[in-house]
Amino acid sequence: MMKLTAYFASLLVFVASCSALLAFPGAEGFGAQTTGGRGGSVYVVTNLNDSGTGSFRDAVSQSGRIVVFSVGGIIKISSRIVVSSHVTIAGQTAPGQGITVYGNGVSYSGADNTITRHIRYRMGTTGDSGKDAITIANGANMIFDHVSVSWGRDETFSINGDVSNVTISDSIIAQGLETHSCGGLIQTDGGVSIIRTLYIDNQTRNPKVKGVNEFVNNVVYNWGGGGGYIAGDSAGQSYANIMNNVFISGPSTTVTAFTRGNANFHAYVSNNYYDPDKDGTLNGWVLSPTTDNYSPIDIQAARYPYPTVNTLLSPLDALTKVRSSAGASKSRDSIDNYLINTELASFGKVGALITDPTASPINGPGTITSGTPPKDTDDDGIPDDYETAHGTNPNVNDSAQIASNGYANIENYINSLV
Ligand SMILES: *[C@@H]1O[C@H](CO)[C@@H](O)[C@H](O)[C@H]1NC(C)=O
Ligand SMILES: *[C@@H]1O[C@H](CO)[C@@H](O)[C@H](O)[C@H]1NC(C)=O
Ligand SMILES: *[C@@H]1O[C@H](CO)[C@@H](O)[C@H](O)[C@H]1NC(C)=O
Ligand SMILES: CC(=O)N[C@H]1CO[C@H](CO)[C@@H](O)[C@@H]1O
Repeated sequence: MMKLTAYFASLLVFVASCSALLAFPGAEGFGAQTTGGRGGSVYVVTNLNDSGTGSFRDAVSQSGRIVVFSVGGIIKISSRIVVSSHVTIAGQTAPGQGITVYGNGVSYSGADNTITRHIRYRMGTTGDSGKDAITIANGANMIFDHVSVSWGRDETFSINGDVSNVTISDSIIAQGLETHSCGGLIQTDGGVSIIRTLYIDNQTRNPKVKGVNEFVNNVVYNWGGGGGYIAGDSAGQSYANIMNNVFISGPSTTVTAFTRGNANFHAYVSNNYYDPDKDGTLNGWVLSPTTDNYSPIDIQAARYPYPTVNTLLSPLDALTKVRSSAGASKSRDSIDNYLINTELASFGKVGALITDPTASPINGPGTITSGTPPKDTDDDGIPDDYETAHGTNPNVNDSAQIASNGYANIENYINSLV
C-alpha cells in the first residue's frame, strides 16, 4: 500500500514536470509558458544603488537568474538598464511599497524568456532622448504582469521588430511624455497578448498595432488626438482579436477610439464598450461591428485561435478589475493611485497629457517606503517563516532547487505573495 502510494506520488511528479508549466499560476496569452530564470540561480537585490554588487542593474545583467528584493524604494538610474535573457524579476518580494526604477528606461531587446512582475518603470525627462520606457526590438517568450510603466520619452511600452510570444497582463501604460506622448507600438507577427491593462493619458498609440495581436479586457482612457487603438495604418497585414475592452474619452480626447484602419487590418471585434461624452458618468454603449465606429477595418466573423484569457470578463467587469488590480498593485504608489482614483474614476472629466512628470499634480515618482525584509537566515531569498512552513531548510541555500511541482522553491514563495 505504501509502495503504491509512493509510486503514484512519483508518477504525479513526473506528469507535473513533463507538462508545460506556466510562467506562474494563472499566466495567460502568448507569453504564458515563459520559464524565466527557473533552473538558474537566485539573486537578492540588497540595495537601491544604480550599479554594483547587490543592485538591480547587476542582478539583471546576467542570464539564468531569479531576481528578488530585500529592500523597497526608488532605484534612480542614470543610464538605461538592459535585461538579460532567462531572467525572472519578482518585484512582489520587495518589502515596503515595492520597487520603482526611475530616471531612464529599460531594454528587453534580446531578453528571451523573461518573467517580470509587480515593478514600476518610470522613465522621465532625465531619460535618454528618443528612447522608450520599455523597449523590445527582438526576442521571444516574455511576460510582463502587474507592471506600471510611464513617462517614456519616445514610446512608453514599445514592441517593434522580430518579437514573438509576449504577454502584457494587468499592467498600466501611462503618460507618455509630450511632445511624442505615445502608449506604444505593438508591431510584430510573432504574437502579443494585451490583457486587463490600462492605457492612460497618451496622446497617441494606445496602442498602435500591426501584426498578430490579442487585445482583451483592457481599459483605454484619455487618449489624445493621435488616436486610441490605432488599427495598423499600414500596408502590412494584421490579424487581431479585440474583445470586451472599455474606451473612455477624457479631456485630451478629440478622435474616436479606433482610427487609421484599412482593409489590411483583419480583426474579430466583439463587445467593446465606448463612452465618448466626457460627462463624468459611465454611460456609453457596446460598439456594433456593423457601424463605422471601428474605422474601415476588415471585420472577421470568428476570433483567431490565439491563446487567450481563462475568464473573459464583460467590459464593465474588466473596468472594475483594472481599477482594483492593474499595475504594481500589491502596494500602489501615488502615481497609480492618482491615475486610477482621480483620473479614470472621473469618467471623462479629469486627465491630461504631460510634459514634465515632476510638476503638479504628479510631482515625480513620489515616496516609496523601504519596509523591513522578513528574516532570512541563509540569505537565499525565502524568509525563514515560509521555509519552515513549507518544508525547505531555513539554514541552507536551497531556494533555486526545483520542487516537486516543477517550480523552483523560490518561485513557489514568489507566487504565494500575490
Ligand atoms: C551603494 O552606494 C552607496 C553610496 O554611493 C555606497 O556607499 C555603497 O558602498 C554602495 N553599496 C554597494 C554594495 O556597492
Ligand atoms: C512561440 O510559441 C509557440 C507556441 O508555444 C512555439 O511553437 C514557438 O516556437 C514560439 N516561438 C518562438 C520564437 O519561441
Ligand atoms: C545560493 O546558491 C546559488 C547557486 O545555487 C548562488 O548563486 C547564490 O549566490 C547562493 N546564495 C547565497 C546567499 O549564498
Ligand atoms: C506621434 C504623435 O502623434 N505625436 C504627437 C503628440 O502630441 C503632440 C502634442 O499634441 C503632437 O504635436 C505630436 O504630433
